[in-house]
Amino acid sequence: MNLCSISLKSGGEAFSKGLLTRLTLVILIGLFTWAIAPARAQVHIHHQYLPLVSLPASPCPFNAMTNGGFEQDDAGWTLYSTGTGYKVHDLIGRIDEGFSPLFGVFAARLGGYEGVVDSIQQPVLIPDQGVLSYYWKMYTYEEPDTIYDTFNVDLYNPDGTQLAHLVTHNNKELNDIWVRDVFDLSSYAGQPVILQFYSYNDHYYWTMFDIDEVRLCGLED
Ligand SMILES: [Ca+2]
Repeated sequence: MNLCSISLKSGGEAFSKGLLTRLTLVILIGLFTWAIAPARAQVHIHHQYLPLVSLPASPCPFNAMTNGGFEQDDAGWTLYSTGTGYKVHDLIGRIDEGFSPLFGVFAARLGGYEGVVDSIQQPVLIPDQGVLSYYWKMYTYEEPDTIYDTFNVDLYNPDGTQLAHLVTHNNKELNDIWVRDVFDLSSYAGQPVILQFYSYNDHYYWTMFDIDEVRLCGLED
């Protein structure tokens, strides 16, 4: 997604306070992008995508994820971090521990420490017609013009080999805005995989990647 030219700061807390606020934000982003579209078309911007910001209102009669909203804290997830000393930190936690959920009280947060790699993983069986979705929010102190810190979502086979790289986000994207990613995984139906969210922070200035409401919706066997 090429969202780097749009600098839109909004308090994360305010954003999570209601549907009205979210809808207003989507409208404002849409108007802003529409207003500057002619100017951008002349300076070589080929693709622009608005962030899809919405409530997970779509039905999900069968969700293959365990604790995808993190409301049972670490249950179902394997956590990994290279942080040592003062950089030791939890990856899943509550609002009153400094986490920033979009829904409920718990969320995951990767990154936020210079020179540290974080990941959370969960083994899951891809259901028929499986669609993976989650919300993520980046918050950074990096300069907005260069990619320094990244957030990857991947599928691994049970033997540890990579099955699919789904997306890489980075510190150049919209700051402090929840965005929903959606992936059609139906071609992997029936396969046991390990879903991994992974963040890399370089050694200067940090970027955090919050995650909430991970769903792998499909048909139950
Ligand atoms: Ca949550």
